[in-house]
Order: sequence, then structure tokens, then C-alpha cells
Amino acid sequence: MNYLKEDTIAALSTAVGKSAIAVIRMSGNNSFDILNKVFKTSSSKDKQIKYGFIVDGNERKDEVLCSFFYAPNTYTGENLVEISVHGNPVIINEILTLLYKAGARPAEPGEFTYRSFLNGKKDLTQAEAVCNLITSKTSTSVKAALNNVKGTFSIKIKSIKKSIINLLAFMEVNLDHPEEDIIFLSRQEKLARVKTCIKDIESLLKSYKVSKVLQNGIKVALIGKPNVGKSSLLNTILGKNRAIVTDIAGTTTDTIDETIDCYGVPLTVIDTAGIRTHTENSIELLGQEKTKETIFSADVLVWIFDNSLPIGEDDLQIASMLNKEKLTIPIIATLNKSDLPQKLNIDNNPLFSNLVTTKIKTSTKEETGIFTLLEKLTKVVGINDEIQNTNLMINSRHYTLLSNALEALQKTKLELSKKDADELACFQAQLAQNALNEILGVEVKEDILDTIFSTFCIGK
Ligand SMILES: Nc1nc2c(ncn2[C@@H]2O[C@H](COP(=O)(O)OP(=O)(O)O)[C@@H](O)[C@H]2O)c(=O)[nH]1
Ligand SMILES: [Mg+2]
Repeated sequence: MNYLKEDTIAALSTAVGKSAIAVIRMSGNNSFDILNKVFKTSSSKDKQIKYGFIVDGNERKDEVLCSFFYAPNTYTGENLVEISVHGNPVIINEILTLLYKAGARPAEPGEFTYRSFLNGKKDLTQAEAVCNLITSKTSTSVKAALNNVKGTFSIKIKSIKKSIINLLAFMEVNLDHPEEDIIFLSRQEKLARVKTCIKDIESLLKSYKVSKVLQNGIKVALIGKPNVGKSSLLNTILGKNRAIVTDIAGTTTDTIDETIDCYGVPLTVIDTAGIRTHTENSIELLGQEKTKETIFSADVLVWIFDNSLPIGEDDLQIASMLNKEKLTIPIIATLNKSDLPQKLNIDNNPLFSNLVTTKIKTSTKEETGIFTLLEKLTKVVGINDEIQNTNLMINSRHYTLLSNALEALQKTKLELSKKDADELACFQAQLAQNALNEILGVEVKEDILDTIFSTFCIGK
């Protein structure tokens, strides 16, 4: 990636498309000079926000507001300008072209945030969280991402790192002066300190599962034979008519998905084509194939039955398919149409009871059982109670490095408990420190940075 620091970079920082206002951002040593070539204003010199026009020679291109941010107190740590323009893609393109002609170059993906990292405005965990903050789908995940941006996660890592550095200092003193037998810190005390670091890392590692759910959400597939109320359930959960509901079997031929905020969890609910043995309709058959793919990629299945009918041939077919695939994900049996007299009994049939994690009754007609279903959904994936207490975003990169640090600290503990193995203990503690440094972005390899920032959008 072309991340030359000396260049002045410019890009659209708001979403592509029509909008009332769009913001073009420009950062680098020459930002102000470049802007002055294309910006005419009568605002007084010392104003931070100036009203004026972007011009190409004598031709006015747009009426704009330019905000000037002076290094080093800026997002990137460099001189930075934000131009608020009218959000028309034609105007935006014209202004960007003018800026590029005047000496700026197009910003690479994530390059503004990358500069912020390079200039010490943000450490790597904070820079990564900028991306999470933008893509977070629920207020709980926004809160966690914002905490990372503010540095709450870094502070925890830095504090563990500080304890390790401190411990290393004591261990090295003993290594340097073995004959003098100076004991600044007893072996017991050193062990206790390593154990505290281990506990702190373990507690961070525990947050990973919830963080992953907050970032990626949970995929819930609504499955079942035709006409049991899958589409009705999707609509009831969403509170709007998203999928077509009819009493004609085989109406849903494609998967439909929508994401909702379910107690802080981004829940993607997928309505599927009903599975049945007898159909000649080729579109429906394709839909059923897609249903099978959805089942494999889902985190939870909501298997819907018609409570007012006895077990049918199609229910049995689905059961044998699920049994054959040996799925390990939770399955919630949902006995829908519970407003009608019950004729269904799946309890005494091992074909069903072996598969089902939990059972619930719903009626989309009377809107009963829906909240209980949502509650059960977060419970069966094992994050119900933790989600509210999660205040950090731990991604897979952090998880791997935290695991490495943990392993190294466990070895440190082991070596410390032996006699004359202080050198090895020091070596392991150093490895743990290196892993924590890498989380923060200290001494991190160029290609790792490239990978992280290339996932960002242009303009971030
Ligand atoms: N009585 C009753 N009818 C329902 C309920 N849920 C759905 N239905 C009806 O069952 C039929 C099939 O519903 P639909 O959502 O299209 O089922 P799908 O084929 O599984 O998607 C429609 O006529 C719905 O109005 C319910 O809880 N109670
Ligand atoms: Mg349907």
C-alpha cells in the first residue's frame, strides 16, 4: 500500500451518494496551501471555520464551509482541513479533482486513521476501534467500540505490561548479581505478581466471545415446513411486513434477512423457504437448497411447527435431515399457532427431542411468546448475562496475542517455581511483553498494519 507520509492526502469522508452535506477531508503538511489555491473566502484570517467558494480559476464550483485544524492537535496529528460541501457526487468529484490537481493525492483506505496511529494520536487498538465504531449495529456494541477508541482497552493492556516490566526489572537484578544474593522481591512475591497478570489476561480473553457476537451478531434461521408461520414470525419480530404471508404453501422461495437489536445483540433473522417433500416448483426447489445453505451458516435455528396439526411427513423429513447433518448449533423448537387447539406432540419422539435445545410456544396472530423467544435466543448462544456488562471490543488479533501472552506467562510461572531457571523465566516474561506490545502496535510489522488498515474504507 502506498502510505507515503510526506504526501498531503484528500478523500470524501462521508458516505457516497446524494446528501445535504458531504465532508471532504485533507491532511498533510501542505493542506492549507493546497486549499488556498482553490478556496476563495472573505472570512477573517484567524477564523477556524471559514465560509467561501471552491473555485477553478474564476469559476465557482460550490459554496462551502472549510474547517481548519492545526497540527498537532488534530485527528491525524497533521494540518487538516474538512470541507463541508453540498452532497452531490458531481460536485464532490469536481472538488476532489481540483484538490488533486493542486497537489494532494487520493487517500488510501484507512490512511487518515493510519496517520493518526503513526503520529502517536492513537495506538493500534484505538485505531482499529474506529472501524468498529462505524460498523457497530447496536447501542451496546457502539458503547464497547467507543470505549476502545477512548483507550479503555489500551489502559488495561498497558497496566499488565507495566507489571511485567516491573517484574522483569526485579528478575534481571537477581540475574545480574546472583553471587550477591540480593533479594529485592521474594520468589513467592514474583509468583504472585505473575499470577495477577495471568488473571487479568484471562478475564480479557473471556470477553472475546461476547465481543465477537457484538461485532458479527448472531445469525438466526427460521426453518420449518411450509405454512407454519415462518414469514409471520419474521414480520412479528421486525414489527413490520417484510415477508409475504399467505396460506398458500411454498410462498417464500428465497431467503429474506433483517438485523435487529436484541438486548444489545445484533440479531440477523433469516426467513427461509419451507422444506417439504412434494413440490414440482423448480423455484421452490432452489429456495429449499438455499434454506439448507442458510442452516449451515446459522448460529441458531428456530424450528417452527404448526401447533394445531399433528407431526406431519414434512416435519419428519426435516428432522431426519437435521439428524443426518449432525448439527452442533442450538435449535429452538417453536410451537406456533398456539392460539389454536394443540394437536402437536414432539416430546415423546426422540427424532425431535434429541435435536431440540429448548421449546417455546408462540402465536404470531396474538403476538404471544415473541419476547420469550428473543430472550431464549441470546441465552442459548451463552451470552445473555455477559452482554450488558461488556464494555470492550476484543478482536481476533487481540485474542491471539493475548493467548500468546498468557502462554508465556504460564511458562514464566513454571520457570519461577524451579530453582536456577530465572533466565528462562525472564525470557518468557519478555515474550509476554512483546505480545502485549504488538496489541498496542509497538514494534508491529508493516504487513500487519497494511492488513488492518486495508479493511478500512477510503476517507476513514
Ligand atoms: N392462527 C394462526 N395463524 C397463523 C399464525 N402464524 C401464521 N399464521 C397463518 O398461517 C399461514 C402461513 O403463514 P406464513 O407466515 O406465510 O407461513 P410460512 O409458510 O411458514 O412462511 C398464514 O395464513 C398466516 O396468517 C398464528 O400464530 N396463528
Ligand atoms: Mg414464508
